[in-house]
Amino acid sequence: MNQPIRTRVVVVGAGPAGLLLTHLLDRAGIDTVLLENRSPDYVLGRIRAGVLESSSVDLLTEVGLGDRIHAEGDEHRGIYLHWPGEKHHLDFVDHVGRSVWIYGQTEVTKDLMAARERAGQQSYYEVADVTLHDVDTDRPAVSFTDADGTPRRVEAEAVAGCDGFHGPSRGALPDDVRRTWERTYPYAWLGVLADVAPSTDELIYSWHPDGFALHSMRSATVSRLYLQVRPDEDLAQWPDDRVWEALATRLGHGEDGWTLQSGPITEKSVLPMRSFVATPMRHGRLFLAGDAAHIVPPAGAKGLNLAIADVCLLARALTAWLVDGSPGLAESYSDDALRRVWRCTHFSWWMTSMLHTTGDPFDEQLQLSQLRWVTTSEAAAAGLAENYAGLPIGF
Ligand code: RFL
Ligand code: PHB
Repeated sequence: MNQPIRTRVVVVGAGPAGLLLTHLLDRAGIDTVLLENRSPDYVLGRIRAGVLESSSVDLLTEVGLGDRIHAEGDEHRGIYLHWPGEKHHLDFVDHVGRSVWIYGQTEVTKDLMAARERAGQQSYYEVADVTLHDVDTDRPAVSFTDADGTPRRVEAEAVAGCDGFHGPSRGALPDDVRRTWERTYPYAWLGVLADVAPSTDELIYSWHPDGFALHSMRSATVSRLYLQVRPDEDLAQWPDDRVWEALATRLGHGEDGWTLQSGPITEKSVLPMRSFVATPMRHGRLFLAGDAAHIVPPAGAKGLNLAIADVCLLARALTAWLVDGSPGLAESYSDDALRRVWRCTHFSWWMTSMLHTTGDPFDEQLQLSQLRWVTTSEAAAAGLAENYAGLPIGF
């Protein structure tokens, strides 16, 4: 084992939560070491979220990471809600004065990795055997094996567990401290990325008796589309023609002259769906953020935005504590973050329940009634808009 590496905060996981946290701490003059078990190319190649709330864009802009979002992203005023024979635009700007931005998580990650590179701080990719030690003492540490096979140890004043749902950080909370809440759903999404211009100016969320469908996008030439499928769905049963046919049916091809353009599919995968919250998000000197602490189903477009909101609160808390000597925000971090986490958990569950068919005719009538309500009642539409466009980070 080499000499221990000393730093102020060791950050486990180089997803959006971990990378953004290191950037915010760097701006506050706090040194960090970043540990990631995958390669930079693997992290950059993952196709995930596509929608940024206005508060996420505001934060990224404020910390010098907004240039490409504003140049290459696409600002959307709202979304379409569609079900057979009906299509309604819900305008968030009219309802709550806030928009959302289409800017893929891969692009956010690229910007954050470039910022990390510029900061010149230590990052270790392709590490193994990451283990957290002594998080309930004032000398926490993380041991790991680096990409060359050398065992190493980082000693710090705090550990940030930003290592996603499958990382080791959450497990470092003692069993008698950690509490979890979970819901799994009896469906999944089949997601495709296609080289075709989007057939819509803003996202279409579509209810259909065959199952939910979503038309999203990544750019003027790349579309991202999803179909509700069974959790154990076999991708081999979904050749491209079948995917496009199902999308056309569910999204309303031919209704009021609207057509869905198809094109070459470049990626296809099945995404399982769950709601999950682990508390507390802080134990001793370990702080959890993003998917390490919570997972939402994607229909509310919240996963990435929640990760950003968590680390914004966490960076403020760690800065107040490590720079100004005020531990108050670090002590309240878990409660402060969880208020927003539970709001987004509820909203994501609510959107999911409204849009995914279950095969139960009673559920179907409730869903259609709810869709009519959110598209005709000002109050209901404003509620959806407020949650989708995003609550303020300090909510
Ligand atoms: P991430 O992005 O999972 O990053 C965690 C990082 O930790 C690394 N890691 C480790 N590092 C060191 N040692 C270990 N032992 C480690 N174990 C894991 C991982 O390699 C990874 O780099 O979590 P973070 O930063 O909290 O960010 C959260 C968001 O990524 C996530 O909420 C969203 O992407 C969720 N999500 C989606 N959200 C949306 O809003 N819209 C979407 O369309 C959407 N699609 C998705 C998604 C999540 C997916 N996953 C996780 C299965 C599609 C997928 C496939
Ligand atoms: C996406 O573009 O991947 C996306 C957009 C909205 C969602 C989920 C995923 O609700």
